[in-house]
Amino acid sequence: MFDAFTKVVSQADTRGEMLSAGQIDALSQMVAESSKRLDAVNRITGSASTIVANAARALFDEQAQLIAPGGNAYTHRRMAACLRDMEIILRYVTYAVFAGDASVLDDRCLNGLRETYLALGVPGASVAVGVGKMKDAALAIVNDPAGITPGDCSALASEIASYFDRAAAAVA
Ligand code: PEB
Repeated sequence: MFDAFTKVVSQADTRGEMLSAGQIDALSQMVAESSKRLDAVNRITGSASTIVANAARALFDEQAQLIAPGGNAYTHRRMAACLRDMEIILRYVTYAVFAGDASVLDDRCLNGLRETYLALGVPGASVAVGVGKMKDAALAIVNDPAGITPGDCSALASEIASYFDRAAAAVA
């Protein structure tokens, strides 16, 4: 598991090189802008259960077959498993945003998830739709200008979007 710093260290070590000026600049920029990152994580974390519940509700509105008899989210047990999966994925996305690196998401959540879903008969494409809905909700919360010092969060927002996209692509 890497963060933005240990990733750069590991890459430099693989080449047996000192850290480059460009790498140091990029990381010092990340430190300078770290309040944006921490605010984003804090906001997503604070709204996690709302993000999950709304995304699941919207998914089941669009794909009602999932909750009909025989559907993969039919019965309370499967519904609970589904909500839990979405919460797990969102949790690992917040870790990746915090760390500034996708490796925690890849290694501890997405690795083997497609195969797990195939074996269980869980429709991965539907999970990907649910993850996309969580992405939209999370970005709306991150970009909400209320109660926060205004600033340019576009780079951070696209980084956050990339972690959701990565999760969706891993199961679709
Ligand atoms: C992944 N999900 C399920 C299981 C596992 C995961 C390992 C089987 C064991 C269990 O039921 O608990 N666990 C989950 C995860 C990590 C992990 C992400 C990462 C660290 O450890 N069903 C739907 C929707 C979708 C869904 C499309 C969006 O119709 C999910 C939610 N996952 C779903 C369901 C089950 C499941 C299990 C319904 C239960 C399947 C079954 O038992 O029939």
